[in-house]
Amino acid sequence: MGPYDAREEIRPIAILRGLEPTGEIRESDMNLVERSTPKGPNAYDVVVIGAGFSGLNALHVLRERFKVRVFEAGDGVGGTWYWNRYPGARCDVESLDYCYTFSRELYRDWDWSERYATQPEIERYANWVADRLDLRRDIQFSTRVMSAVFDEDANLWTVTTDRGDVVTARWVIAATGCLSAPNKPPFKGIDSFKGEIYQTSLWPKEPIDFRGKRVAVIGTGSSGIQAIPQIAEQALHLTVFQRTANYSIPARQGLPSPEYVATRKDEDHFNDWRARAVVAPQGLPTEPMALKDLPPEEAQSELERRWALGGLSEILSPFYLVGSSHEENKIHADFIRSKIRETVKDPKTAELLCPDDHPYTAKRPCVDTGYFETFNRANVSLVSVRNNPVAEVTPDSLRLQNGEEFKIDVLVMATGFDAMTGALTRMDIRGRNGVSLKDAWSHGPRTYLGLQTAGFPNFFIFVGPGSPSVLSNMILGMEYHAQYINDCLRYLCERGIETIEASPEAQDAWAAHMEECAGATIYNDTASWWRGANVEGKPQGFMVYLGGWPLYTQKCAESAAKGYAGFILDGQRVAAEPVA
Ligand code: NA7
Repeated sequence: MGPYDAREEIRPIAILRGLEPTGEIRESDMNLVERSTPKGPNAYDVVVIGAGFSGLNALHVLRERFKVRVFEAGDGVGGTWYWNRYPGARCDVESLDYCYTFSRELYRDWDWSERYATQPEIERYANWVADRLDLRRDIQFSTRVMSAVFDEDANLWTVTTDRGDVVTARWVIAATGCLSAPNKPPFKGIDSFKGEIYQTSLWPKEPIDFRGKRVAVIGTGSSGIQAIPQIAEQALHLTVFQRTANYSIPARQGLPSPEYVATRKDEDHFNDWRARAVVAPQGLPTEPMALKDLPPEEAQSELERRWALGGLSEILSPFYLVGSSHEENKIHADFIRSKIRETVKDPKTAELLCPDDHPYTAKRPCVDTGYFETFNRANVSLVSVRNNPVAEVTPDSLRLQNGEEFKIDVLVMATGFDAMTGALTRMDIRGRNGVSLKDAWSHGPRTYLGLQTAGFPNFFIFVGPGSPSVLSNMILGMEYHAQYINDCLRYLCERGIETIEASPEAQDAWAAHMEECAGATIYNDTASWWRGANVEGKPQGFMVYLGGWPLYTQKCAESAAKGYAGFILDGQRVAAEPVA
């Protein structure tokens, strides 16, 4: 492993397409930055909130030109992969697809030990990257940003933290993650519980001993589905409380073969993959197929073949109609239900585990290791809370609406996140006229290109609402945003422009385009966290851009090429029409 060489860095593909908005930065550009930035130890060009994968990437890219400070609530890097250390936590995107690609050196020099990396390995990787790129010196750990307030006279943000820091910044970047604000359903009596209580997304660093204990897990999303088999191995008895049955695919965990790894790391292959990954961000593109057009036996044997290979990319990538055709979707859904019935011995439990209220992939599908098999264990039982919800937590039990009571020692909440917006609206972010982001988004998040929200100048969001975000390869999305924002700031500096903000019209046009894209899918009718449906009182609406990654990057690049069409620069609307 040699020293890190920034010259090997690679720019995101859409920018390589020749849509760069500006030429080479001139010597004088730094002067513009310096002139516009107040001096002093507490004054920065850029404050980045969060040292997860987005924040690390943003810091690395922006630091070359700007004075950057990162605030991170945890005491280490990794973000979502720092906090979600529950037993069984793994990424369900394959390791070689879920790591930084902006540098082939980084890609080449880290060796993943398994097909799907565990949380500890991903956290180690984040630490390795932070050390390799010498990022820690600009990160302040164990510090939570409490507020960011825009001063319209000075065109500066003032950022405050829970440690008493008060700093100013020209630009603020929210690299706060999509799955970082835990959803804690307000169960009546929960504070009276005398046993142990854990939230999967706030798991303690010390291992938890479930031996000899009666454990309840509430929630059967990806986190629950990963944790349940592991907890079941230790617990005296585990009761799983399921509101919605979920589709899950076997991971078929294993070691990537040395030949496969060598191919992926080969320079030509790497470059080729990176170019194609933009088109099919959830895995290497394969020939698109529609099972509905095949004779049923052929469709069945294709699904069997892919089930044996396991993993989301095997099951999903080639079947482009799954998300838009109910007919195609049903073939997949029926197949998965048949696998559940085949695996789970007790027919009543099997039926309860079969998803019957939403199409496959309309909620985030899961990838598991032995999830359905776990329900064949004598120490595991399944309770549906769909029509009989948890009514109360008592000092030693869970009580359902019908009065049924379950005595427990440990309560595990695998109840998900106030996703996409929670981390942002839980901070006090105030833009023009003192308006808070929480109020601006009271009817749901509104952005232009997912990058900015009207009324909040110089405030950027990484992989957030309005971008392909969680429905694309997150790492590629982050890399794209890091480079895009860096180019944008360079553009502003070159021209001495102090503020950039989304125009309200562009934001409306983007919202209409988002709706149109969501309307072309089967996702809009299901109560998913993508729609904000999992959190009581949260406004409903599809928060992820569903036009696909290629279209998204094309639109971002088009806006940039037109001098940031759709944005307002120093109070002047860019002449070109917004891109939407
Ligand atoms: P998810 O996928 O949001 O899952 C949360 C689970 O908790 C889900 O089964 C919910 O049921 C359930 N839940 C939430 N609130 C309640 C209440 N009040 N009562 C009973 N059950 C409840 O979060 P995860 O952490 O598992 O996964 C998040 C993402 O991480 C995942 O999608 C991947 O992208 C990786 P519901 O389905 O809402 O009926």
